[in-house]
Amino acid sequence: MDEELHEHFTRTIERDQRVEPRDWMPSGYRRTLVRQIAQHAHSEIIGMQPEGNWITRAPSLRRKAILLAKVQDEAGHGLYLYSAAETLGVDRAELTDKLLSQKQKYSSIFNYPTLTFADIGVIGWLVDGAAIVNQVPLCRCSYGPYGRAMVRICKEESFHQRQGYELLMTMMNGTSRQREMVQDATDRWWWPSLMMFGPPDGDSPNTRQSMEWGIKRHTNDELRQKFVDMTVPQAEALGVRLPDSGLVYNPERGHYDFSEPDWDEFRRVLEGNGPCNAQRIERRREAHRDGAWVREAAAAHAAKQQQRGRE
Ligand code: FAQ
Repeated sequence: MDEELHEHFTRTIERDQRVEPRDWMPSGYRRTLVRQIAQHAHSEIIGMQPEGNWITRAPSLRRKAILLAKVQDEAGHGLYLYSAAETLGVDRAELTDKLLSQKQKYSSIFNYPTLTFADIGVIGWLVDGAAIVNQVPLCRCSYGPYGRAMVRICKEESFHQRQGYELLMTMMNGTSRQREMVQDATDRWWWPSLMMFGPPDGDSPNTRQSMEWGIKRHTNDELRQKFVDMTVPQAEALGVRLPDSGLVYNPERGHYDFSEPDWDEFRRVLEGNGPCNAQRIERRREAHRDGAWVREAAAAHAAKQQQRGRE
């Protein structure tokens, strides 16, 4: 029986078909998906903080409305992703506990501060840009609920990326001080954005198996290269300099060469020692504590409804 189930799973993956929640799946496949989807969901939720920092200080009503809508979208993405994880038999409360006790990770990128309003534009341009390059292939993930959640998320991320670019275009057509702000934000976010794709392939313990299972469709380095190739012309159109003297087009490869990010910094951030790790997790704990009464009220309401249904 076990062998038959295993064979069915293998055939599903070989034929590039979707694995659905009720299908049998190897425990490692389930574990990998829970790890990746939970990390992704946590990233969306923690990712609301750097931008949320500017909602009350946005320079106009229009910019404030845009930013509010973007941050709300991120909350929505987190919720779709927690729901996708729940189809694998884990509970959202359990995943939240793991985030708060730092047993599960969230993306390194959200441990950097947003120092000026130009950071809001650069997050849209570079961080959402990198998220799109990483996430479009996840729409074809072999696990159905994750792939389907990604389709909607990618559409919204693409809108986020354009709003960031539009904000930067406006600032680049503004005063010299505004242009300096954009350049400074680009200098600070470029390397952390490259790190979003994960460690170099040689140091990525999960990539090979995740690709065999059709969870990941490309390696970390392939996606990083794609992001660089896509972003260089955008930087030229904006008129900003990317902070890498090794960034040159290589006609033989048909790609841009670029320098290695500082992988020691990446490791430090993953170990909890980035510029904002402590602040981000403390803020998330606080928000969870503040929301306790809402969870209790919702549970009491659901219990009452159930009781009424029985009467
Ligand atoms: N940060 O073997 P690999 C967003 C960990 S976008 C922290 O290569 P894998 C949208 C990795 O978990 C950001 N940890 O791992 C937004 C593993 O540790 P573990 C979220 C990282 O899974 C925009 C270890 O290193 N996007 O939120 C990072 O095959 C703007 C070894 O690495 C996703 O999560 C990192 N950067 O590949 C929101 C996308 N990189 O778990 C607000 C889905 C690696 O074994 C504003 N995830 N690690 O202890 C993925 O595509 C993959 O999980 C990778 C990592 C590519 C991130």
